[in-house]
Amino acid sequence: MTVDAVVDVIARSATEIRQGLVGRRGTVDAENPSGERQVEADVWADELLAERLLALGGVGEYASEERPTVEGDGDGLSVAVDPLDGSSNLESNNAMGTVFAVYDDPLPAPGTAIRAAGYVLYGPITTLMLAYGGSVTEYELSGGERTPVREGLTLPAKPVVYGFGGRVPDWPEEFRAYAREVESELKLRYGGAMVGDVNQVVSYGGIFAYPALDSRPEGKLRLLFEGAPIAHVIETAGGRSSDGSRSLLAVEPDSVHERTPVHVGNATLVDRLEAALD
Ligand code: AFP
Repeated sequence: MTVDAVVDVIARSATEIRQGLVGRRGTVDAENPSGERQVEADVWADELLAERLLALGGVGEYASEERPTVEGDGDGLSVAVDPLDGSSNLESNNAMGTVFAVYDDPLPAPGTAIRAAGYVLYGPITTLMLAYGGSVTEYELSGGERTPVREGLTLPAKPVVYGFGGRVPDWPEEFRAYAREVESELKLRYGGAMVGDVNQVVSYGGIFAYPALDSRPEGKLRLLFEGAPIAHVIETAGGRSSDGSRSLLAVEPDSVHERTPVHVGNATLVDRLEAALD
């Protein structure tokens, strides 16, 4: 089954990607399609995953945060990847990840077309969080093998942590007011890589957001490679996602590198966010 094969490639490549970060922390003289400076590891991880995923019979498209165009013959499923989420954390040796989603339709496609999505977290332990077939499973990865450690995972009912990206002065007033409420209720957990911050929300309950900014109303994160895959995981785990007014999975993208405000976590907190921005 192609979805299983895609997940196997990503899970088996994770240990190699983690080890390959060593010696690839420098920046290269190039930018990704979103205009962000690339580090050597961004380019290397992207090339490694593109080659292996496009070699799979049932994969017709490979799209990456690091590539301007979609690759492949179009015959089969479409895979969207952020090969190294949080690559600016390489310099400070903090958590990073690989984010992926398998879409039924040619890209750009809405998140409702996602068959499976998840993320690898390069933390103290390398883990894979996978939403597939209506449930979320966490695996520990070692030596190319994966061991399920949490199955049928759902967000804890009582929220504990929050993490909001961007700079406070750059937040629109409505979001700033919402953030002040949340700050009085929860503990701050923000590490600069969405995967690490989202995994705090999955583990402890709460909310992660990279909101629309006054300077950047469209937000920073990419819909296909970050927002929709994470929304698929969080909604499968019983939480909610929003671009500020609706589920991220309902957003119809016009382009592959389209950005979006991202808010994901416990349903009540996301409901309150939407009411605050309304
Ligand atoms: P990099 O991949 O350039 O480090 O960006 C990471 C990211 O896309 C996402 O993982 C984080 O949530 C967000 O950007 C952090 O952005 P700030 O550096 O503005 O906090």
